[in-house]
Amino acid sequence: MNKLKIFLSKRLGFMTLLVFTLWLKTIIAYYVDFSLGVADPLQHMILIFNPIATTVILLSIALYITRAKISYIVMGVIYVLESALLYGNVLYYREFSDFLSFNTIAGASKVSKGLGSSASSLVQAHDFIYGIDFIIIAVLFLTHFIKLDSRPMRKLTAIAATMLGVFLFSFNLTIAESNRPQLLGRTFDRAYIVKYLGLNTFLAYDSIKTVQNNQVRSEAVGTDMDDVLSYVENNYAKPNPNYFGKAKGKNIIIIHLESFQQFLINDKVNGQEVTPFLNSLYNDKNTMSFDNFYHEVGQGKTSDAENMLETGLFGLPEGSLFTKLGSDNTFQAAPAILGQKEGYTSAVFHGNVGSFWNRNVVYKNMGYNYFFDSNYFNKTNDSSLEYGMKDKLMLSESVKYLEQLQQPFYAKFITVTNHYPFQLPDEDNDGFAAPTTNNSVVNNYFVTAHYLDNSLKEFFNYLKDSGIYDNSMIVLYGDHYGLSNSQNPDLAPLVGVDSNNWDDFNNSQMQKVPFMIHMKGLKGGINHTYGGEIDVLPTLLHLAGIDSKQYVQLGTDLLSQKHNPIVIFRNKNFVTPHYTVLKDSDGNPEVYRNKTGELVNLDEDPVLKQKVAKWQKYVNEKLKMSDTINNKNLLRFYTPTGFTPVDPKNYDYQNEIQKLVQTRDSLGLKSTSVYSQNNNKPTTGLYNTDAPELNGDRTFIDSWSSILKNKDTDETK
Ligand code: GP9
Ligand code: MN
Repeated sequence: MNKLKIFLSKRLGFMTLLVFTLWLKTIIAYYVDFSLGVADPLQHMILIFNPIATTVILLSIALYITRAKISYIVMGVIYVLESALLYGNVLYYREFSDFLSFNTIAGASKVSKGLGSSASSLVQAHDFIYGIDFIIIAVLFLTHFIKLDSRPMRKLTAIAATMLGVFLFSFNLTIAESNRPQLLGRTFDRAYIVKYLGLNTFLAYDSIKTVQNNQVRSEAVGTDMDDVLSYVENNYAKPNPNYFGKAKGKNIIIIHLESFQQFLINDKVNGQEVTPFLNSLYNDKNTMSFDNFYHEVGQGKTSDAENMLETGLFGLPEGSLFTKLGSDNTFQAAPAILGQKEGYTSAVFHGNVGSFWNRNVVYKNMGYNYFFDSNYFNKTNDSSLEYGMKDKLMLSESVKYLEQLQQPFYAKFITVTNHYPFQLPDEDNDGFAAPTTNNSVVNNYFVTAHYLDNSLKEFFNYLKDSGIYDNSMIVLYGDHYGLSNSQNPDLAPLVGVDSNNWDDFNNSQMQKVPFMIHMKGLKGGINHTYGGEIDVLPTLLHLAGIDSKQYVQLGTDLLSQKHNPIVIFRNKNFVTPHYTVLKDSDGNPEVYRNKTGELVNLDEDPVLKQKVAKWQKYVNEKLKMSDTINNKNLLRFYTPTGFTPVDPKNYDYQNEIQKLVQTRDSLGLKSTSVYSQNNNKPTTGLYNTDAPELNGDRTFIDSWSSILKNKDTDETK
């Protein structure tokens, strides 16, 4: 005891005590108040370790101060601020399932709006833990158990303490990056950064990013928009009169096929079709199917695909636009345009946590009315894989919300089971026999794709049986590759290529993803037009009867006579209807003939060489235009006529069920939801799924009471 007393009465000893109590409180918050999705023992270790480094670094600042009293005061202030940050995050998390960012803290009004009225209801019984340390420390001082150490500190000791913190931090970072590569580069999710590196690092990282963004933005002026507008005017392709307005007033259902590549369509393994349902849809006379459609994502993967489809602008050259700029940027996105022009209600269904890819924030800026994230689905032990709910469960549990949406609706379903590492429990496989290459990732990819296909068949059956189908345009697209270039040589024999001959051209062919527009009465067929994700928004708006002319979108309507068929990859490579142009490691163009896959010698074809240079200039210019618009947040300077800028404050995804019911009740007989049109009776009974997790129990499909109950208990616990 005496030893402890002596230790704590040294300045370093006191600092150790503070590091310890802050660590303890943080760990309690991690395990009791936050849900960080810690999966394996290593992640637990990283989590337990991560609060230490930054607290050591911060508290060591006080050690540089020679005067004892001031040094103790500074240490105390840092401790109070750290404790406040922790508890602030605990409260904020309870309300928003998210962490305090630089902007939330800086915009004090927002925070108080967020926490203000409800702050007291957010306090829970065990919260005394977050404050009891102050009483204990005060008592220790008052009883003279701890005394002030008035001896001056050696600078070297202070430096050593800081260095220790820096060393611990580098260690933490190395292990974190090895468990989750590109953690900071791609910034998938705020929760990931907290899980791996702690709250302090998250806040520091977020602050640096915000200040950098703000700097670029502050340099921008309204006249920067002039160039953009004239570019967009030249880029515009007017709608094809045969298709314009063909889907006017119809529901638009977007189905995001996770990691789904075009080569799976019509493919067979051991004589068995991999995706029989999607094949039937692909070949349906009411489906317009594109077979030269490419994904165009960068590091933001799913979020880049979403960004292109919603905004008609590219993602960023590095990282994800959703996480880097999505919190503050001004968007003129599909949900707002459709909502304002044609009265659409918009919703996203996705069985992962809402903060992944910063969706819970970005969707508000895009004007999405509803976001049903994993909170709105029933979670049981076997309902989720790494990236969220299994597709059969997510889709079947969505319809109890879907049927309540006012029509027409613009509803996006983001599937996730066909995601790397493509591991599907055996019980979810209906006996599909995977290929037997030496690469299990390649083999498993076919199994999860097959599962996704089955899930969609169930969903479509419901759409047909409920009548929603008759009144909807259904759009399906693959967001990006599932098998990366490094896996492709093992895939080669399955797509009829010798692994030894597999080259960059073959890799580029693998970037083709499905794009299908299905609607009863639509003149379909296989359309060979070259295009990509950037072209989807103008195509859909024109089908919905909205001219894209005044919006700042960089793609062109795939159905327009004036469509520009140069497909732009985010790394400046590109594909034209005849050539694929990829850069070699020195940045020189390698040009392949699409028909044969052979390499063209440009020196023997000066005319083509010139054309390639011209195309490249166009590609670079377009990407640069997109980056300028996004980085400088230029859309804040331009409001299309008749468009009202989206105010994210009007959106909130906390009480979706109450919102649905309130809207229905207040509209009364005017309610256009499927439920209301069905004489206020649910249609969920029409949903049939063989998902083994449900064990034949329909409760989760038919009733939302369990979700309401969870929410209630959350609020009162
Ligand atoms: C997670 C999911 C996956 O919510 O959308 O994103 P990805 O890893 O494909 O970018
Ligand atoms: Mn994806």
